[in-house]
Amino acid sequence: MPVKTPLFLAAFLCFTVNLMSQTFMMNPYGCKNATLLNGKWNAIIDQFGRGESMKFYQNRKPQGKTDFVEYSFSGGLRLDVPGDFNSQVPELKYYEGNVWYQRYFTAEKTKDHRQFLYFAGVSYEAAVWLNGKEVGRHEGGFTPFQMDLSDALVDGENDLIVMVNNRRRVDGIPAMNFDWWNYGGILRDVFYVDRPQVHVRDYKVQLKKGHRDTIAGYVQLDGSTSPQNVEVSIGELNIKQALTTDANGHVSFEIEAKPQLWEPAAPKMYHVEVSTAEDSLADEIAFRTIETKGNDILLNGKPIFLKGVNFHEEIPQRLGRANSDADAAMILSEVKALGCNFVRTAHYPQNEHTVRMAEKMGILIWEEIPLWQGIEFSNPVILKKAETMLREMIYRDKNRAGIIIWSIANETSPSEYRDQVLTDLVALTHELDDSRLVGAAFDNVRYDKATSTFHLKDKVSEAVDVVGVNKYLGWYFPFPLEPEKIKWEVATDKPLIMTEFGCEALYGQHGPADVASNWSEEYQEELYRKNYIMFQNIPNLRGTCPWVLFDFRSPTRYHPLNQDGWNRKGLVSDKGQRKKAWWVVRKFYETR
Ligand code: GCB
Repeated sequence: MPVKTPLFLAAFLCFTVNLMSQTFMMNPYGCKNATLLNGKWNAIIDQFGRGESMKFYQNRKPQGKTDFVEYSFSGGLRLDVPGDFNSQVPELKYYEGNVWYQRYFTAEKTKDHRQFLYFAGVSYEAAVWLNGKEVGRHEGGFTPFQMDLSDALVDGENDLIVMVNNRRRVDGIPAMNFDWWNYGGILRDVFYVDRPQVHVRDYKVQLKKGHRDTIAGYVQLDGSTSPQNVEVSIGELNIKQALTTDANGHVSFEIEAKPQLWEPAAPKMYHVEVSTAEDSLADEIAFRTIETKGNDILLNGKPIFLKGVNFHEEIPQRLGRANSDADAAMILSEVKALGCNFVRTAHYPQNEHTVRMAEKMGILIWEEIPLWQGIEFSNPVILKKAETMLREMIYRDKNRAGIIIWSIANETSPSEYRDQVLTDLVALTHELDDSRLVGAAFDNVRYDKATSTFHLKDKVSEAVDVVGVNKYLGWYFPFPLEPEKIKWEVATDKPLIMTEFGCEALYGQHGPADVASNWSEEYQEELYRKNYIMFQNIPNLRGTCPWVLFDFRSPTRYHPLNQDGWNRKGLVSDKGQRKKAWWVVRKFYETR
């Protein structure tokens, strides 16, 4: 029998997880002294995991006549950073294991400055050495981390080595099974950052909860031991707010202001600078309010229907992870073309390029940690890992007004352990950021034949602000009745978003609209029509997110003709062709 206390005691007693604390800098993209270390890196594939015992991190060269070394970073494989390794070398397509990356960079060890490495995302585990010294480790493929280099950096040429491991783990998040290609590697940008001893580590500049005329937040400095002067300026609003931190480098503020509110039709952004005498970070920030009232989601006080779509962080045409501004533009222009004002960045925090661009384009965002089916909730380590991922996600994106919902999980089965972990995560999310909504996606709505009604019994659904429902009617579950006769009484006291629905269809494949096994565009088109009819009977429906925008790669899709390693639920094919169902969705959104 699961019991509560030991779970949490054990969580505190767990020493095996190597997770870093929240001391990384926000927003390297807005920092003047951040140098991208992107480009070609040397690499060694270490399938049997010998590299650490052979001390690859020393990058040793033979000394004298009798010495030799049985590895070398130079003269071998070269990999693009950012980039997943699975798509860069054919032999690495299905690879799970260690890959070692190495490159040199030149640095100046400026007096009274501190130096860091900032990794925007490495999947799944990373260990980092500089000049042979270990500078840190991190677990979790979709959130940033930073390493302090102060003790290891030298003036001149520095030797940087990263060991990446993408092997699935039973105690991982995600764990052993998931329906997407979980590319491994240094997936996102890498920065070398040089900052003054006392510098801006963190800031929040958003509207005060429930207020449209008060900008509130805080500034947190790093390295300060005495009060410091700080300025928050927003030129366009004539704001130049002088502040003084406490001895720990922290100051909170509230500023009276009347910013133009951000909304999908007018995504107004303001240039914001947070500075000290020696340091500054710049950002583009928007202001809006988000709340629920009964069944409604209110954006700036007005009810909004979320016209959404899901997508993975993948460029199907390139068969790899999306990682650049250009990739974000490709995906998000297709989101816009569909008529959306909302996206669910499934199933993990996607790169900052995507989140920032969506916000600039006026797209609202549901952002989620990768707590997907099959998580080992009874293992106390899971709560710790999930908390860290949640903290890292919120830490990175708390200034993104486009993000309106933090999601804590997707399709997890109720149990005492799971209920406890998830309700803890809901509470932590509210504690970290009380200005947004907390959601989760549930796949356990049940049909009651006697009343023709769908219900949901789940403690976690009671704890969240917005309930997401994933229901594949017409695909994994046949429609139990004509769609217009099906009733829904799910989470009736709050907004419901249909976070997933859809079915597979191969672009260009045709057949009768009532035969699922033909994988035809017609079947998919009809399935969408039927779902939209049924949606009229969901009184608290406040948003829809078809699954999914593009066909995406998945190792668990085995049908040789219709799938061949692809999940074909895309409204758009892997080659960018729009399927018939695309037009049904587009029409539905035109009428909302
Ligand atoms: C789901 C999952 C999603 C899958 C999808 C499917 O419920 O949340 O990750 O890809 O179903 O296609 O089966």
